[in-house]
Amino acid sequence: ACGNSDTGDKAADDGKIVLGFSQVGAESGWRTANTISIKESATKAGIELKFDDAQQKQENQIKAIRNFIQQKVDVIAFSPVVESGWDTVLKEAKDAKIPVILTDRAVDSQDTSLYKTFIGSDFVKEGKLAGEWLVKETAAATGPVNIVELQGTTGSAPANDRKKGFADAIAGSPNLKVIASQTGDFTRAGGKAVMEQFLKANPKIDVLFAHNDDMGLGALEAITAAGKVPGKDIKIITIDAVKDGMQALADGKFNFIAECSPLLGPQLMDLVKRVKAGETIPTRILTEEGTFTPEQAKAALPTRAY
Ligand code: GYE
Repeated sequence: ACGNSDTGDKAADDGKIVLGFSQVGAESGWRTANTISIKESATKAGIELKFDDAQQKQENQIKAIRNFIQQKVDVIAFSPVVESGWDTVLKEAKDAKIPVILTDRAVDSQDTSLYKTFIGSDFVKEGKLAGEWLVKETAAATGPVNIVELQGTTGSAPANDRKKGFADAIAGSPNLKVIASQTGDFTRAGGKAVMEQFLKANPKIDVLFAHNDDMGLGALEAITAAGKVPGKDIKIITIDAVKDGMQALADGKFNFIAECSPLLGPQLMDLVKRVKAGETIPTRILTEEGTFTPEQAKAALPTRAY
């Protein structure tokens, strides 16, 4: 970075790349692991990281990005809390000639020149894998299978895409029905509160599909309090595969998890360096991930890093 450190708003000219990163918040185990990955890999890569936690508010992210522009950071990366409403601030970054990297979540901007690349998972595929497992699992069912869905943050790419992937996968099975679907904002508290309502309003719930482990973990409390056995009376499918989720799966309280890796830090730092060096980079970089059954969770848990 170049500039004068004594003005206080510019990065010191020590030759280090300065990266401004705006994080969604600290809403889930996934997010915590993601933040640690980004901080640790910045240190390892010798990149100076300016980190901002937006507490799940878009207005805070826009403010943080404007601050980064003012401070003339070398590269801006962020995980957009929702998909819409970024064009203006991204245009400001472009006009200031600061490259932007989307991390983890996508934006719906038509103008793809507003960012260099998008690194993260295929959320539609995750939802699809969850739905495909359920179709197989219930292949022998003769009566209706009632599903409730805990959606992630309203308007976020993972909530939109996971809902779609799951719906597509079960579309060919008329007995599989989503009877209720609401946001739990990707948090344990949200998952618990919404599951309580679901249980009150619906006498027969066979399956819970939660868009992340944390909402599923919150829902466990509501299910147990209602006198039902999670994993048996109500089958539970989640996404992420963080440690607490994997433990619930190994214990038979969850039945299936589609993995979503939060360890984006090393790849992100590599991209930051390449973008700064003026290299052309691929515009979409996908994370590789799998799925877990209880047996697979038991086997994976001892060496699970997060
Ligand atoms: O699945 C959820 C987190 O954007 C992929 O955000 C991420 C999601 C993740 O809060 O746990």
